[in-house]
Amino acid sequence: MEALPSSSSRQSLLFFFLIAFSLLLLLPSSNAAVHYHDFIVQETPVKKLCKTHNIITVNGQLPGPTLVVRNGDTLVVKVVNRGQYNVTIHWHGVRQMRTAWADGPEFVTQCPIRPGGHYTYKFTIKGQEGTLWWHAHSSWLRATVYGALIILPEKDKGYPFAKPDRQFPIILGEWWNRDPISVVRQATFTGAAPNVSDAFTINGEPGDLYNCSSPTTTIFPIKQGTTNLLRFINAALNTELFISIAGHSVTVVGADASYTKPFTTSVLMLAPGQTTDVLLTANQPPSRYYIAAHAYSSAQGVAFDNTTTTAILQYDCGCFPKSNPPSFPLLPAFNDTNTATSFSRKFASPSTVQIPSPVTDNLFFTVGLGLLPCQPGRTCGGPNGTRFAASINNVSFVLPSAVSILQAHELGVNGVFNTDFPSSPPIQFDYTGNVSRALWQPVPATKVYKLKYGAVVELVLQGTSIVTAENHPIHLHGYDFYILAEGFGNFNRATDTAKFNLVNPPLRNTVGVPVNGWAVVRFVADNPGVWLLHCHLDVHITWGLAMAFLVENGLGELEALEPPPLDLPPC
Ligand SMILES: *[C@@H]1O[C@H](CO)[C@@H](O)[C@H](O)[C@H]1NC(C)=O
Ligand SMILES: *[C@@H]1O[C@H](CO)[C@@H](O)[C@H](O)[C@H]1NC(C)=O
Ligand SMILES: *[C@@H]1O[C@H](CO)[C@@H](O)[C@H](O)[C@H]1NC(C)=O
Ligand SMILES: *[C@@H]1O[C@H](CO)[C@@H](O)[C@H](O)[C@H]1NC(C)=O
Ligand SMILES: *[C@@H]1O[C@H](CO)[C@@H](O)[C@H](O)[C@H]1NC(C)=O
Ligand SMILES: *[C@@H]1O[C@H](CO)[C@@H](O)[C@H](O)[C@H]1NC(C)=O
Ligand SMILES: *[C@@H]1O[C@H](CO)[C@@H](O)[C@H](O)[C@H]1NC(C)=O
Ligand SMILES: *[C@@H]1O[C@H](CO)[C@@H](O)[C@H](O)[C@H]1NC(C)=O
Ligand SMILES: [Cu+2]
Repeated sequence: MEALPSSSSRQSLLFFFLIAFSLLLLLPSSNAAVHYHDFIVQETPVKKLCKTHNIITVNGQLPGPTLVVRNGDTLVVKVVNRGQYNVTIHWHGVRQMRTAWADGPEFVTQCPIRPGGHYTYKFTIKGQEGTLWWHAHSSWLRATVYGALIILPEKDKGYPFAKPDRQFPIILGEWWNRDPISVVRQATFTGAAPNVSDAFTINGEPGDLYNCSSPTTTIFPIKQGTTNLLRFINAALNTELFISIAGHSVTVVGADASYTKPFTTSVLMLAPGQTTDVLLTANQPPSRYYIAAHAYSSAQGVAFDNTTTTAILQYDCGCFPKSNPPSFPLLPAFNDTNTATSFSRKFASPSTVQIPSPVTDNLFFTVGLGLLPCQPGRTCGGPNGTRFAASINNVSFVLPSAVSILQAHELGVNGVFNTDFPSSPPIQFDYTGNVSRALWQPVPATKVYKLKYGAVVELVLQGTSIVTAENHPIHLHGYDFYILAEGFGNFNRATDTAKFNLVNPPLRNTVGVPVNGWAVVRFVADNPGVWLLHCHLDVHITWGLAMAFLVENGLGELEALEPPPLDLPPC
């Protein structure tokens, strides 16, 4: 168990030497490796919660294959679609410097890979270490199409902490007793909120608290006295999760593939899209301990899946009966915003950072829900016969359907998108107060915000209380950003700038904008392409909580987007 689980362990020694030898020939003077993988997207019968149904998987696995690379390595992943739905794969958190064509969101950087089609994603990991992941970025397929992407330090370089004895990816998922595509299709048709899930999972397994699940509960074997690196990934579709481990506290050392200033905690909160690396020392009496997770549900009066998923941390001394019932950890209440907030405020970079400045683009985006009238002649299932919507700065994002935004930009196709996404809300109001009904209806459109190469962007993300206030995990493609501050109520430039951490703010790709609150992030637009910014609750992206930045090329080849790959899927 020293190494991470990987399909390569099944390959014969001869094959291994063959690969190693050919890599040596290919890369005589470099430490970096090229990893080739085949992802076969396919329908797979899976039994969970006493029922069997077909889901879409990669290579028949749930979660999909764990990819292990080193900082500096290149990944070449051929995706073959043998399923019945369009699919794309997004490499969540990978910066994709100059390779926006490999980012994956459908109709943003590429057209989907249709059933029977294929596309090879090729990109290099540069300057990122820790835990990322990959997932489908088409409809709700990512409910079952996801896996870990582990980035080890470069060869001959170590971690900024003692080398862990063992390490495990711990991927939290969300499960429906249905094809998730039918769940979202029904919601889109009626305009109502989609059905909540039936279970959460850890590495694909719901665990002991669900019917028919005990025999397959995920077990993590640890040895007394050792240090273990647990790489948590929240791959759940719509739910932020509290996680706790019985009897053990952990030391957080990384998040979203950046190291963090270490801190100790007994509870974690991960929003969908976020990863957190923690060290756990096996210093308790040898026994079995539950790892448990359940929802952090910040919205009031909104239905959510209130079940609890578990896995077992098991000391492998063989010195206690395997039938010992594991002890259970304390999980915060579902609505414990104080715990969620104090956890996210503990994150910082390990040392002083050079904060990008001066700011060239001061942006203020409202993020929240809304309602649209029902289509004429239809009945809708949203509040009072409406249908749910969501928006940024009152624009409810609509994906193009004939060509991706990036291809339209590259080829100069007109009429696909506009470049007039507003830099601030079209109407100023008390965002977190009792918002007038006249403001609840956003405008559906496909708009991007243009950034010059090298622009220094400061972005205030302001939650609204329209329909319901909620913590929105906002994810930016193609970039990491510094989270300068977060707070509750309306952002007030006059008083809140004093709260900015301009010394060692954390670097992440997903920020949980507090319920009825705000967060401020900063980044340099040094990666040309079209980059989606969206809520990572898929129910909200379905309703339009997204926008895209169009970052222009800079000067010369090294500041320009690479040419499109020849096998880019046709529309
Ligand atoms: C959603 O839930 C309702 C009520 O339980 C059920 O009738 C319906 O079939 C469900 N729809 C889907 C797509 O799961
Ligand atoms: C387990 O099955 C029983 C009997 O069918 C049912 O009453 C109960 O609700 C189920 N529990 C869960 C957690 O699904
Ligand atoms: C979960 O919600 C159901 C109602 O939807 C309720 O009956 C049940 O008690 C709740 N369980 C927990 C653990 O809160
Ligand atoms: C959380 O929910 C409990 C009931 O489960 C309620 O008593 C309490 O007021 C809620 N707290 C907040 C902060 O909403
Ligand atoms: C629905 O209509 C009722 C009565 O007009 C109103 O009190 C309620 O606030 C409305 N709810 C929503 C979500 O629009
Ligand atoms: C919100 O404002 C509306 C009028 O705009 C008023 O009818 C309603 O009572 C207010 N609600 C609260 C909770 O203040
Ligand atoms: C959004 O735009 C619509 C249409 O112009 C308008 O009715 C609504 O008040 C706007 N809402 C906000 C929050 O700007
Ligand atoms: C699949 O993708 C094609 C474009 O490549 C599009 O025309 C079609 O509508 C998509 N199908 C679905 C069900 O979204
Ligand atoms: Cu959201």
